Amino acid sequence: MATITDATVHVTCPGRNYVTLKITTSDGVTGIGDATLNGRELAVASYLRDHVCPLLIGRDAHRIEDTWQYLYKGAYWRRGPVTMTAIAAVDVALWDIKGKVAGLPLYQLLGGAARDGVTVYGHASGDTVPELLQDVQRFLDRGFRAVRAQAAVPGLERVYGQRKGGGDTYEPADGSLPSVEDWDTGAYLDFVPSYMAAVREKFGYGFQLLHDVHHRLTPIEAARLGKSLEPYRMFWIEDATPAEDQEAFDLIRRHTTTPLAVGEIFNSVFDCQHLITRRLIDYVRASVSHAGGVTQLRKIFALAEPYGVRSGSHGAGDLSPVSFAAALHLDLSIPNFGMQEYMAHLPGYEEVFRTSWTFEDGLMHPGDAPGIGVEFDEDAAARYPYSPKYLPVNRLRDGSVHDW
Ligand code: GCO
Ligand code: MG
Repeated sequence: MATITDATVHVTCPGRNYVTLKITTSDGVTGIGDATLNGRELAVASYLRDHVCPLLIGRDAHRIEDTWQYLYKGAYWRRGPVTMTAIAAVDVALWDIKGKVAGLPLYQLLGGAARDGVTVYGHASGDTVPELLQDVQRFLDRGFRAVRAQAAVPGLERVYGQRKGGGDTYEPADGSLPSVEDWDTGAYLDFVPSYMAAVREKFGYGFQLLHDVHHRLTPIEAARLGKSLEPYRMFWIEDATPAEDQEAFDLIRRHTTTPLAVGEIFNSVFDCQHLITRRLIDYVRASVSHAGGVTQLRKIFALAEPYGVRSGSHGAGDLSPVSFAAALHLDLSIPNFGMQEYMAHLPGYEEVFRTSWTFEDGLMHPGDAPGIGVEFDEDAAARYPYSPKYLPVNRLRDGSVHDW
């Protein structure tokens, strides 16, 4: 039996903050897990350091399900992003160890590849419609089969989804206090169909088109958006309404055939039980790192399968390369894979995280290195200390706080 002899937490900021848990066994095998919760990183670091790491020492490193249940049920206080991100980090580190001991990549432990590769979508954006079209072109030229389109809304200064500068990463977190963005639902609803029309007119229908609403609409507004986008055959609209209100999707569903995706803020199977079993959504977007690790996320996808709901895991740049790689392993192995978000990471992350995934012709593959396939360089990590960064807040034109 290999027991856990060490568990350490590393907070590092190669461009943005990532929290990494490293577990070592009595056989000298190490595994890593992602414990990053954007803007609340130190809360998870403390949950792990102060309350979880001491419990791990001496446990059998191979009893992954038992450890998951022990941490979930044993805390008495269940669910919530901090708790579930911490449990996810332990879970992924233990899967990494199991893969390394077996000499197999994680996807082989999960049943093997169910497809050749994982379809990912890139993030096109623009301050104007011509700029957006240029950016869509850039992704299509690189072989992407799916692209998310977000354009700035005329009259609003800063809107979610606008990438500043080059590269691929949309990076909203900055500064030691949250910045303020502005919002006007009417202006947005009038504008979005016009730029989706422009995208389809220029590039046709031979690729998948996606859009993120980022929780900003009421159910009836979301219904109107879905209806107005039907001619452009969206792959999905994401987070149309605040995700904690599962009943809202019932109303949206009654009005539109535009597919609905939700789930990046979910951390438990109970956050999507109603949505899945009532067939109110088409894609569940929960992530490895915020929804309790590989162990729970694969149960969520297994629940979704008989209801015709497919996966669409969150893959923003604030999820570290460790949980992104773990997501690719799950995506490759499950029967009801839908789409994987790929925002990429800020340049410089490779110094700290060495990955073995590949991208070719619009498909990603996690690679065949044993375990998760990501190496963590502690010395490099130590060169980039934690630096406070927060997501923006959103205000309406009259100054009211709105969902960001
Ligand atoms: C997405 C997300 C991100 C989130 C971010 C919050 O679809 O990728 O909406 O942009 O805002 O992950 O930390
Ligand atoms: Mg989103």
